[in-house]
Amino acid sequence: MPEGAIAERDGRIAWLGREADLPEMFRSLAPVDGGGGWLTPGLIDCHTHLVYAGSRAGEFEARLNGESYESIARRGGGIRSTVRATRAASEQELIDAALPRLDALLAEGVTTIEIKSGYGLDLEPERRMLRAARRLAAIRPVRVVTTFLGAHAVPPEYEGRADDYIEHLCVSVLPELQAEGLVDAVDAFCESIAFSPDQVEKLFAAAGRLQLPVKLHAEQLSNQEGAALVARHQGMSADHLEWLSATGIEAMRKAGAVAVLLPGAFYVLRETRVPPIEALRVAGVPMAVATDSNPGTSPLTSLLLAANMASTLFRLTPQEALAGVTREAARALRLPDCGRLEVGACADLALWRVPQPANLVSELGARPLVRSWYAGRPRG
Ligand code: DI6
Ligand code: FE
Repeated sequence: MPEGAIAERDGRIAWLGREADLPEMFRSLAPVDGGGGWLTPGLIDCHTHLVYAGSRAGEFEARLNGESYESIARRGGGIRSTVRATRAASEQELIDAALPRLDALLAEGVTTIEIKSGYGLDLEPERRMLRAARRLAAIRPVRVVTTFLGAHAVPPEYEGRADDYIEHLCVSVLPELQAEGLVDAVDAFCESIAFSPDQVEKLFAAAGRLQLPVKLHAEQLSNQEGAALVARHQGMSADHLEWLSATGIEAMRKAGAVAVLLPGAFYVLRETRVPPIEALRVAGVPMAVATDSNPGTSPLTSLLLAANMASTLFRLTPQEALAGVTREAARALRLPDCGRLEVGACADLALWRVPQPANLVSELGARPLVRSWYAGRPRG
């Protein structure tokens, strides 16, 4: 809205409309001049693996030389190599490693971020990851929600015994971490190189008993009907979805699950099969966009670049891509007070120097953020 004004009180949007209509009670407050920029909700990155140790640049080279992600995973690299580095790191080292990545996202106006565990793969290191993730919200002005991704890969101690590992997660690790208040949701990697739908089903049942909502890495490399599995458990979102089927779309539509698109991983793995965007659009399934920031398949710390890729590679409109990193990302995380400019919503705001909002999506590396606010307070 041109000539718009917005008022904040107690971390929430108290009023918004045309500046000329600003009620007298808000005029006395210290005003900030937007300088003709565009104001949006703070951005929301609803799928990240931001906390981890080590680097996988060597794997990047192996893939350039033609080796596949699956082949690297099968020979003990991939996720497992990050597991080794993460298990060896202290909570403080995990925080120190994650901070530059978090700062890159904050410098682009991100005010809420989801962070998954999943590189610890046992009680103690998974707890350390989740604690590090939660600590980040005390160190920086950002809202962090945490997801338990113990079912990311089978750890070496359980080699060939994936069912036993899932049992261990369900009976011991997840209930313990939930009791410690470290878990907001439960995720899993449903794939031929990871966990089967039956194994995920058991984990989701355990999550349900603990009243934790679920989401899933689904149909990234093959169709396992993971989206329908999420839908059966009234899950928050199904993420990736390159191999999503018509049945999956219908199940997601009925359950109101969000489709989280992760074009960074698609790009890095040089995938060629695009998620069925038009079918999702026609079905009215909400589409969010996230970085999937992780050391292997998406070493990406720019949510605006993810939005650009969602448009360039997946053909989302700029409006859909922007909704995907605000309103729909909030929906994916079930944060109804975030991602919207409305009275009563969180005053998480980003001010941009762009001629129109579409420039946020169309430009690469433009650094258009002027300033941002978290719960009404200016940041940095
Ligand atoms: N899918 C992904 O994109 C990440 N995890 C997953 O299940 C990749 C994680 C990694 O390679 O470290
Ligand atoms: Fe992921």
